[in-house]
Amino acid sequence: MTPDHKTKLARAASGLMSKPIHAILLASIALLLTPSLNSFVMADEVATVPSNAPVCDGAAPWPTMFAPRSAPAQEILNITWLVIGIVGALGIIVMTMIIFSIIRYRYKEGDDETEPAQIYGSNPIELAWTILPTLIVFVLFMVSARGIFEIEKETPPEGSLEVTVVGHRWWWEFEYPEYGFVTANELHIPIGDDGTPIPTFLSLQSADVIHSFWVPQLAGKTDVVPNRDKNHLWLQPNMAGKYLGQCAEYCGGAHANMLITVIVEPESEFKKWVANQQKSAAVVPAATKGRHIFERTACINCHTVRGTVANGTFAPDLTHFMSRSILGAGAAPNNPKTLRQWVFDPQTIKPGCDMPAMKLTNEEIDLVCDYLETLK
Ligand code: HEC
Ligand SMILES: [Cu+2]
Repeated sequence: MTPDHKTKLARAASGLMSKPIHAILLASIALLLTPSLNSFVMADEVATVPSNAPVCDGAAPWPTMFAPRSAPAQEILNITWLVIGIVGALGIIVMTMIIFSIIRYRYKEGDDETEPAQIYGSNPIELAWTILPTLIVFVLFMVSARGIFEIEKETPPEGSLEVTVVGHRWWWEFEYPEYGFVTANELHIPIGDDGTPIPTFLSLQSADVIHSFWVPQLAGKTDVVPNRDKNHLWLQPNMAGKYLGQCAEYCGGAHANMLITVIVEPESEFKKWVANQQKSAAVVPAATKGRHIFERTACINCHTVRGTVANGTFAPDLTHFMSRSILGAGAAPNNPKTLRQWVFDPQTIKPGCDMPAMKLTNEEIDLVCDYLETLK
């Protein structure tokens, strides 16, 4: 490389970096092209689904708004594509013009260094760049407003199943008023046996702080606000399956382990599930010892098991605990091993959660777990 080349290069480089906009442009291009950084972002995204947590089946590998399976979620995605399309096209036009100008009009050897002719005021151009963006913003506004009105129903759509959702630190309570029972962490909702969508209307309430209910494949994100029982959510799934969501508003220590599982099942199966949930807890003579320990321990102040003396409402209803496939709002799968660990010390599975280690002996833990496993 001759010294001449070197100065040319240096000048080109300093010319490119001379204005902040150039520096920002170059930095953005560099960021886009950095593969290690891209893979870092991707890996992080995937890692937000804990490996021990429930996963969406078939419907999508992880919760994503880009695979909607419910009318409101589809509506949101349609608007998203429209917005991405319009702003993306604008972005490409503007970027192309900027890059073109940078390259075409940068300082060249032999340029005279006087300012080019300055043009002040052109009515047609100024009208165009006032009216066009106004129109674009207007279209985006109208489309979004229509979408919001369509999704944010104040009254349940006809034929809806109504469920009251109560957010707790750090689990979800689901109350089915028309069927008269309460359950936790797994929300079961129906779809027609032939696949026709059935609407579900959720009333969102909080027992403590602000949470946010978000199952990306089924509906938009909606806050769950204490002392404001006005927020609603409408789901209308069109495919059976297990859908995963997550509390989407930081609510304290165990927030990351406050998952939402929605099980969309054919109406006939849903009816069977309801019939089972409506029953009082099973009484299995073989588990009497464990039941007595449970009933003599503080467990009953926090938990309800319908048909027994346990009537606490601070913690998840355990009447049909074994009908759930997860423990602690998705912190772990529900199996004999994890359950034993949970009763031994929940903090080892869900750090920061509101159930203390109950300091039972090993034998007591075994008996209590035997009892819990009868609560089908
Ligand atoms: C101080 C109140 C309190 C006491 C006492 C208590 N628990 Fe809990 N328990 C909780 C809370 C709160 C949760 C929910 C934790 C979470 O997911 O964040 C829970 C969750 C559970 C779960 C998991 C439920 C689910 O669906 O995920 C089981 C099982 C359980 N407790 C069993 C017991 C047993 C057995 C005892 C007595 C030995 C007991 N608990 C005593 C508060 C309590
Ligand atoms: Cu939260």
